[in-house]
Amino acid sequence: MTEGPESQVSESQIAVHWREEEYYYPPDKFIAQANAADPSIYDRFGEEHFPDCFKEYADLLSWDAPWHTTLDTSNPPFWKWFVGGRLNASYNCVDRHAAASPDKTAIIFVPELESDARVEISYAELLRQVNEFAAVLRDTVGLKTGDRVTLHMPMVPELPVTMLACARLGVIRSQVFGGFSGTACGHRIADSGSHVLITMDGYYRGGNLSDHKVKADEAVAAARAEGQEVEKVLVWRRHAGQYASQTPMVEGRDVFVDELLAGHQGATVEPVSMPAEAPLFLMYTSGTTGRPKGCQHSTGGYMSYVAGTSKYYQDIHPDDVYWCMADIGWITGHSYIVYGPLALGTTTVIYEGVPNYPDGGRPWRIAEELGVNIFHTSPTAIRMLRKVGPEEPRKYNYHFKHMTTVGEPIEPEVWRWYHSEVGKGEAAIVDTWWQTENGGFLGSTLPALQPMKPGSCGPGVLGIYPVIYDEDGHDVPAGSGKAGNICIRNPWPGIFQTIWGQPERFVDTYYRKYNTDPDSTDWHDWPYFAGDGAVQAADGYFRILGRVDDVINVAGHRLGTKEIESAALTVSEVAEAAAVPVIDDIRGRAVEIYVSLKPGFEPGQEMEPKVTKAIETEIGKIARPKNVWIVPDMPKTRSGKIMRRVIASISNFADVGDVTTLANPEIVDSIRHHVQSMKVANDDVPRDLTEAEFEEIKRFGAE
Ligand code: 6R9
Repeated sequence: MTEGPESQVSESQIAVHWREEEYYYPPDKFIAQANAADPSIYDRFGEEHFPDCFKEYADLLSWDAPWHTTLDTSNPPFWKWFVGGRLNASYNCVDRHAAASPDKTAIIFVPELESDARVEISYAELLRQVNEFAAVLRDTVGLKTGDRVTLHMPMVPELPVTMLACARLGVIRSQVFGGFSGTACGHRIADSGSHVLITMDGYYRGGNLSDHKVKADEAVAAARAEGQEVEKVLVWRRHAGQYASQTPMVEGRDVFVDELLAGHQGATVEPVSMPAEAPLFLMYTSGTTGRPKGCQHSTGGYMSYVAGTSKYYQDIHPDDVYWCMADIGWITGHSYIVYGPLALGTTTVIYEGVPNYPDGGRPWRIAEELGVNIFHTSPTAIRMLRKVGPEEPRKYNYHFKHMTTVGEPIEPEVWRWYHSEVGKGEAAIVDTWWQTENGGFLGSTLPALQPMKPGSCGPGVLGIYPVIYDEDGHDVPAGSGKAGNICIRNPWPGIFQTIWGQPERFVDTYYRKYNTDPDSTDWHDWPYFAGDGAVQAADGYFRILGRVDDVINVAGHRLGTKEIESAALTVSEVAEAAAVPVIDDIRGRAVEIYVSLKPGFEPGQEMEPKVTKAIETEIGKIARPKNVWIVPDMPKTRSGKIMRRVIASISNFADVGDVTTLANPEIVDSIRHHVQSMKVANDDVPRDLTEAEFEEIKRFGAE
């Protein structure tokens, strides 16, 4: 087989072919009120002022004791921020605002059903709820500082109440995305060593009240299989006095939270003064190999970083009505629904359901009704809302001063719809690039000071010095037109502290690649490897090309190919499995999985649903493959490695490149014929790939 012309396109050619987009400038009205409108801010955060520049962020918080060392680099790359300082995250998000403006609305909860009334929770009321639940956790459940507890909860106000109650006690919580399966939750319970699971009986999604508590039983069983016993399951109820689940409450283990709260009415719990370096929470995310990693975030550094970036990049003022339509089960929701907005004492909106329920006008109705003026969402949601209701935003009278996009690259065309239709041309937009590991934004424009460029996140944010390295550690300069690995040269307060229980994996995954001297205690020798490909234009703006590891970004959610493949391998007939991305117009990428069966098993009708079910059980519906292809064998190298790039090319109708060196080149044509003819028959042919997408597919799974 000969190489197609496309397969010879290099990364640098792609970058050159990328059309430079025009700048868009923020409206004067926005600039006039912006928190960061004076260019002197660049000087304050200039590299010569590192690390002390971050005092400006830390000063947004109330500290019980001041820090003596801003950045301790003595044990690299385990950086310590604000050492000696003490504070409590719940005090900072609740008590101080409840004291200053008790009646101010902290949280507006919008239930998914439009017939259900919204719930407004003032700071004084939030303080009461957090105190009472903290009393339950401490006095009835027996949790103490340093214990881990797993939360598997939907988008309801009880979730921030639970998070803040844990923070009040210095209990480390791990929030598992509500859409993950019970089994996935159980793995995370076991990894974190939690003895307590906090969940809810059910919640609304797409108009239906789902049974969520059933997942708790699966989670407890999955954790037990790994030797971790869950002693207590605390169940919040979506509707007072009712029970949305089919599964019985287990005697001695399961308790309704409202029944526990009844014994703690009016209780107050003194916030525990925590060292800045104490872990605040764990957030699991997917990586190249093995099980998800529990990213451990600090109290002082993390809180400072989210407060500072919320102020300057989200432009949050106390009087704003801020709505981030992400899920609190992901880092975006953690940092920019709960901690950042509440630390700044603003009003944060929590919406329970899906954006298009019951129709594509829902978000804009919510915005109009609540007077939302800052809106934050993902490209997947924008693409979906644009598809289901391109004219919908015009029908509603709301005015966003500021909008965010996060989680995946956004196509310039989609960006422009967001700007002109959703933003009505009145809003400044920030495209924020960052990761679960980072606590807060890494790349973005400062909304009043730097113009927007569709498809590019912008330069490094204040106090972050990104660099692009090639594989050998040489700088790839701005404007060179070449792509490489984006790294951050310096530590910052929001960076995670370690992978829970796996410090070597932390060093190996994020720092080993570009560290020049393992004995050095100089941070300059420890660039952080983000795992994303990027290209930097002459103006210093970065365009993020996507993951360089085996992670598929589905609708902004990171799914490890290995996790999906291991789930497929739980089906007893399956011998081998390979997961690959396909370009998807709404979700950015979707997953397809190729499966070969053990000898003696014939591919029957039942295999595809079986594999899909296994993936849903092990991970959750978000990982559900678009297609399961049963193949007689996988294309392999002579050393037996599955060539994921070859099957990814087949799924995407891209040129498979040179396959002559494979151990079984003849299999490629047979798989291609089978898969592509089925896709044509099912009207499932992906659109033509852009060059960048083509390159991504061609690179996929490469060592
Ligand atoms: C916050 C969050 C991280 C990965 C990241 C990158 C992709 C995030 C992006 C973006 C292009 C942006 N990503 N923001 N790609 N433009 N503005 O999403 O965290 O779930 O850990 O995902 O998402 O590939 O490495 P997380």
